[in-house]
Amino acid sequence: MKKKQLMALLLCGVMAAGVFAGCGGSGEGGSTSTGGDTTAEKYSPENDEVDENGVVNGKWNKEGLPIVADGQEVSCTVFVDDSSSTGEWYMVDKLREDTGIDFNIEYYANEVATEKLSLALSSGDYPEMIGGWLLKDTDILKYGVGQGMFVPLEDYIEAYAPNIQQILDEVPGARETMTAPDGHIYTIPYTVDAPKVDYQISINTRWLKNVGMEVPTTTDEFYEVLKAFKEQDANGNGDPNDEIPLSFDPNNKNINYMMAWFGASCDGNGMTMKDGEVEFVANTEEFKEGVKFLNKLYSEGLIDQEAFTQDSSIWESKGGNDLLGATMCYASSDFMPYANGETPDWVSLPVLTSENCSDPKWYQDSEGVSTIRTQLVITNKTDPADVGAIVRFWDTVFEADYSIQIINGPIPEVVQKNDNGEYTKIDVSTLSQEDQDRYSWANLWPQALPKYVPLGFEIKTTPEPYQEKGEVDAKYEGHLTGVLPSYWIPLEQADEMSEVQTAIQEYIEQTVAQWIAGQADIDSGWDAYCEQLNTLGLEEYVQMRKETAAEAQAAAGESAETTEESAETTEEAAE
Ligand SMILES: [Ca+2]
Repeated sequence: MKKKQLMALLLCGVMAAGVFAGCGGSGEGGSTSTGGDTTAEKYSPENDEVDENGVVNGKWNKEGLPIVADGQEVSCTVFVDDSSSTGEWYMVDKLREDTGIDFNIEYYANEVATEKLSLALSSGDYPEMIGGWLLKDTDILKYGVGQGMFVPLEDYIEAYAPNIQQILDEVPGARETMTAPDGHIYTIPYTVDAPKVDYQISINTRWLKNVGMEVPTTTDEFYEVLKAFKEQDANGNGDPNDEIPLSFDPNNKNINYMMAWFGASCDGNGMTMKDGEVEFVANTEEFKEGVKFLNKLYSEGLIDQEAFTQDSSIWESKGGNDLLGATMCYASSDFMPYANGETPDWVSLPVLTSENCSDPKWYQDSEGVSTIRTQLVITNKTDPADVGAIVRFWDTVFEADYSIQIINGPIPEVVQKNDNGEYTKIDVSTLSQEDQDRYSWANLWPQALPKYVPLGFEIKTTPEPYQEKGEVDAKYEGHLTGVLPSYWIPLEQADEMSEVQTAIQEYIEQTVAQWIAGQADIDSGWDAYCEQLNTLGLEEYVQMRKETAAEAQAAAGESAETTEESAETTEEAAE
């Protein structure tokens, strides 16, 4: 379940970034952008003094472990939301020991933490670090860019944190995502591998075999397959009437993704990339055709009649009872109770073509990696002489061996490092109950704090949880929309636009569900729907998304140029 939990957290973070984005630097005058610059003077690695032994400020080592120099002390506290019931994290203890930094964690459940943090920030009584799912883009802008309460980290990262620097330099989109509108980086990145295709329709190949059909490639073929699933005893249990041809993961129905087959795949807000541009497509003829197709499937009993009402346990019990022929999902192991070593007989449905669309593009969730920018700040409560040491602590967290242990469990107790450089994770159910608890996901590391899954890194796990997920990205290559660019909503628009965004999303979701389930007629309701979207503020919203996307792209270009320039300057200086 680990991967799935990571993904859930990740989605939560991405949504938060989208909804609450803000920007202090876009107003006139720039009075809001002085805070960060003042702090930048006080907090700079240029102020650090390194002696002949590589000890910085007489306290900590510039390289290697431990970080804290002999006889010295560096302590810090991070305020974080976490659901740990014990407050004990195996890898936190290990990092404390290995780095020598007295790293303390003040943790609360999310709702409590959110309230406490807001009090702490307004009263000025906050710790050296704030982490987890608590900060929003608007906080980075208000307290970082605006008030200088957060320390700009990019120079410290360059000076002391090669692993983090590598993420910024090499992970696609990372530097652009992390850089605030004033050009500073205020947070430690949280970067994880993510599939390009988060959700797709998966189809039951055993059922296909039973009805003598192939994996469909067009909407017409898909319709025929679903009909065969319904009309025949596709699961072979003797009852020809218990098959559910098509269903959806109740928490991730992603109906709008399926509009790909008609040329209008989009996210819940109707937004997508089309021919390289940010576009709203949930009011197009293509989108309408897609809804009509799904309505046809529903009206003929080919879509799960509980599709819009069921919860996860019902969906999973349908999978467990072999009642599902195809479904929207992350992977079939989410609803199929596979035994150890069992190979799924599910594959992803290709991106279907239709009469309306010969070159369909599925909504693309990521470039294969996601970076979250609101996960950890170092505040101006930190002794300037210690900031580099704390940045080094985070860089240690991102070392491959530590990352692997933080996510999977300790070496050698849970993960074996093999001679050929591969890592193998043991079947943890073979451990004692005490060790299973000690090395469980929640007791390794506060999961809300940054961690890093080294790119391209694979760990062999038994049993392998998402076996058939690997084929999806490859199959969909060339049939994806491209990823919507990250953006900062201008601060002065943040409240209004996050409301508009929510309203549009809810309205589309409700209306489309009614149309598909036949509770309302799409042809007679279409014009009113388009009009209501405009009333909700669609035009301003789309304009904001297009402008911020253009700004982000321009900023990305600038930051790439700056990096090149500074590289040239360094080269010249070297000569
Ligand atoms: Ca049957």
